[in-house]
Amino acid sequence: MYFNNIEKIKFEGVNSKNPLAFKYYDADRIIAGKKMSEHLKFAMSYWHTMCADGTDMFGRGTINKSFGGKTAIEIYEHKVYAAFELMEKLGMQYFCFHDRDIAPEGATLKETNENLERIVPIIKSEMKRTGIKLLWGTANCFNHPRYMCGAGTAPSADVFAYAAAQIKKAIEITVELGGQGYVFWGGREGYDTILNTDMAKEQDNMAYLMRMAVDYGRSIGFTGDFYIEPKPKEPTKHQYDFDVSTVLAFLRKYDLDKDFKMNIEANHATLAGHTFQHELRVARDNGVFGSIDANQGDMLLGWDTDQFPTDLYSTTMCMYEVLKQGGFTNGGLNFDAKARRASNTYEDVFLSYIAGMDAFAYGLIVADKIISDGVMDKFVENRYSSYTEGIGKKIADKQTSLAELEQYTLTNGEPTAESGKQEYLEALVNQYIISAGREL
Ligand code: XUL
Ligand code: CO
Repeated sequence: MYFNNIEKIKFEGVNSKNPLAFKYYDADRIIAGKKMSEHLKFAMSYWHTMCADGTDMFGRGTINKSFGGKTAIEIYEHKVYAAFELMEKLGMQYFCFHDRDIAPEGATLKETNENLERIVPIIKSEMKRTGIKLLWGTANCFNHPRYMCGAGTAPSADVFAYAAAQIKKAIEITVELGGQGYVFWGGREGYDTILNTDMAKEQDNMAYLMRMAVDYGRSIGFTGDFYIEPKPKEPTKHQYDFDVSTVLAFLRKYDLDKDFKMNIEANHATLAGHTFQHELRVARDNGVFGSIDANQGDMLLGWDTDQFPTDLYSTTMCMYEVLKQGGFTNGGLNFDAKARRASNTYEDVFLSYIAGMDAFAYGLIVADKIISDGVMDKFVENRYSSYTEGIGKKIADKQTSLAELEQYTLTNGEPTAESGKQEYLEALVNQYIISAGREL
């Protein structure tokens, strides 16, 4: 036991004063025909929860995450047991990892892979014992100095080859652990100055690496989804996977759009100048909605703060998109989030997850209400109703011409400018958010 002073977190309801209890997340409660736990598919991020120790640009770690281990490999063994204890206590069904989160990097690729081979069976047996599943795996192709100029987009073919070898192994362990997804996030895939960059070559190479990864994954029996996780910047000044639209153009150019879906992260959306909901909607409208990295940024800071999501407005609109999508298939809600540097106890880690899980549970309740009442949907439907008859229907059916539209306008005169009623709709969302609390 690593978290002796913490019991299994229970649902105690909205009036509970117990900080270590869920107020809204009631795993078995049925919403829109499914259990909350099935809608929400919460996942623990191994890197933040088991590895990140609070180190930042200006200071060392504030929390020790060696879990009593002494040697490097021992530390990673302890991390596994601690991770599963934490997930069991929080009632989380899934986790996500980078290869380098679960085992230490050795002096050579062979040694690194041997380290992985020591840890993967331990994870596998803990998964069997608890029933907890792997949502997705990925390769950390951004931390090591060899990747300072990129991995799949490196100017050096040897670096590209190293990344390919690393990704091959990461896909193998994802398959070995029954992972439902495999993520590409291109932290170093981009450039800091175009003066030294052949962007076309870098993107061609990246696409080829992704094609090889898909083909290899399928050849060894991977049936889950491949995802790409957009982010506009940080650590690279200009990342190629800027936002969902940019990634879509890339995937379509290289004929990869049938092979990849999006893993959308809230804080990455806001860094790209979009709302979280905007990115989810672009993915949904284009048939590439996959999975979610649930977190939030700080609007006053210009970087990826990876905070636990507590903004009910954002979780509501996220769950609105998820419900409209018909729910997750292979995807889920991975908390790509960490407790603040000054929240330096394990209890804080539990409190952070409780905060995030409750915020999403509340968002789910509100989103379901918005959808089942139909007021918002009806408003939008009405707003576009002119496309259901007459000249509008002809436009919708693509059965008209510029000449006919000119004639129509000459006869019809000036269109009426209809109000978009933004303030009314914002107040309506507030009303749903507030009244959902009253009904609990
Ligand atoms: C970084 C980030 C990554 C990806 C996986 O901003 O979000 O942790 O989720 O590599
Ligand atoms: Co992420």
